[in-house]
Amino acid sequence: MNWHRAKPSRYSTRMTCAPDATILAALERRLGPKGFTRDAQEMAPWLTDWRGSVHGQAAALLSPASVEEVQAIVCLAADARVAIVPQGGNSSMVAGATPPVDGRALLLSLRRMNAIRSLSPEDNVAVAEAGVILSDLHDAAVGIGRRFPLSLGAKGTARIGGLISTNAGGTQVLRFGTMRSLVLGIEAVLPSGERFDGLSALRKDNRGYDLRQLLIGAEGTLGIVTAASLRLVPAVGARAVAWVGLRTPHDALTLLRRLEASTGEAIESFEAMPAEALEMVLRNIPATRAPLTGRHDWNILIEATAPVGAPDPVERLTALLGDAAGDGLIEDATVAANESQAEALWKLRETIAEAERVDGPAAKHDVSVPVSVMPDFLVEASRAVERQFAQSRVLAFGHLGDGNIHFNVQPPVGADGKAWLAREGAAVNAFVHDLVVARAGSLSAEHGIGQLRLAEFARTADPVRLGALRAIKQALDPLGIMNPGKLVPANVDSSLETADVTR
Ligand code: 2HG
Ligand code: ZN
Repeated sequence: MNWHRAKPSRYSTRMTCAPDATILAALERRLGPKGFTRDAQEMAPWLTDWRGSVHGQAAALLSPASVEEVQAIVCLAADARVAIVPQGGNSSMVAGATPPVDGRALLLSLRRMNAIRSLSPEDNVAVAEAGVILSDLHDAAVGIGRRFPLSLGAKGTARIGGLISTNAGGTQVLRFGTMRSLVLGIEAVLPSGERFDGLSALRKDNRGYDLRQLLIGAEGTLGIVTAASLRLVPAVGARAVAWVGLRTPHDALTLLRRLEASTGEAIESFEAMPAEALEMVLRNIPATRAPLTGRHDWNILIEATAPVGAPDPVERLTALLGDAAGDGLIEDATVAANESQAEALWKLRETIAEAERVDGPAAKHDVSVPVSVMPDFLVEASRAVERQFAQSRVLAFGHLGDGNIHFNVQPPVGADGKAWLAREGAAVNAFVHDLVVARAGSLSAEHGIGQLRLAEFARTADPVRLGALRAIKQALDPLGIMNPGKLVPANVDSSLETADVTR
């Protein structure tokens, strides 16, 4: 049965209502002054996305301190058909946590729910609330001799709930996978206001449909994640961090496979940056300096780790890179001699997004293709884009080892970036995504769909996938109150109703 055609979803962003004075008063009473505000100044930082390109409005900013308070909010909102936009650290790259422009939604910040409820070295599990900041979880795990192995540039602001809701990736996916592979259980408030108590520490649980996996990557469209039990792994004994200069992404991939063959599971990160990305960081981020003397078309940051008690990986990585240089596979390399040098190398990689934000508007993409296809894709797609869009500049960097590159396209030098993006942005997006789809890739590898990928997702997605997505949304959120206008395309124009995209 073609149920995706036969039964079109009733879900529409127009279904929701503005909260009236009675509901707002009830919320204010329930949440108190710390949990409720309509003050324009207090709300302002949370109404715009991290890049400052999408602006929304909200009827109120709610900051509940407990699951019960989240349930009370959802019950009131469901009764009155008022939309809720959950928000964590507000570091979404696709405006997934920015409310619609109509000002009818309630913005629900999880930041006050920031307790680490428990840490168990026996189970290798941490139970953390949605508002816990990623770097705080890192520190807590280290405190019990363990490690939470997901990391990314925004670790000082990104929060667990958002990382789960976007199925975040980051720089350690090569070995440990995305958030999806690290979440053992979830506690969430469903759109009905009911609490789903799924904070399991079980490694195996085969009771059919997995609500946990549905909520991961759902971008708050199926409910609000309030806490999660998260997998911990043994602490790192020692790490080796290297910076490599080489000629092509093909050589980079050959190097990765060689290192893996000789070191087993030790290689955790393999991040690629063209010379232009490094130069942009050196130009825009204070206290950074070039790690190698010459200019290299491609730069790779490699991290290898060893468990406690195992031989230090520095010697091994240095020897392997020496062999690669001897074979002409790489041009130059340096291995950090201590932790502060290692941190300095990581800073060059982790601040690329910030450096690009300083430079201004760009047509950004977060694409994946099979790892083996990525080197050719980088060469062919860069050439095709720069030919099609006169003087545009491709800045493609990221997680080469995962087949996930941020294929960003910058405006011509000296151009008015905002005007260029308004004029060319949609065409550039479609052009890049078509190249990705032609290679069986994805237009969202790790950032999600949010608002910024919604129209392209609707344009390129298989109707069977979209039909199933809408059916799930309809089943769990029949009133359409959970983060409307994100992830689930209601129709091809849905993004126009919800986003005020100015650059
Ligand atoms: C990264 O890998 C982030 O640095 C941001 O995912 C990517 O800014 C981007 O395009
Ligand atoms: Zn990334």
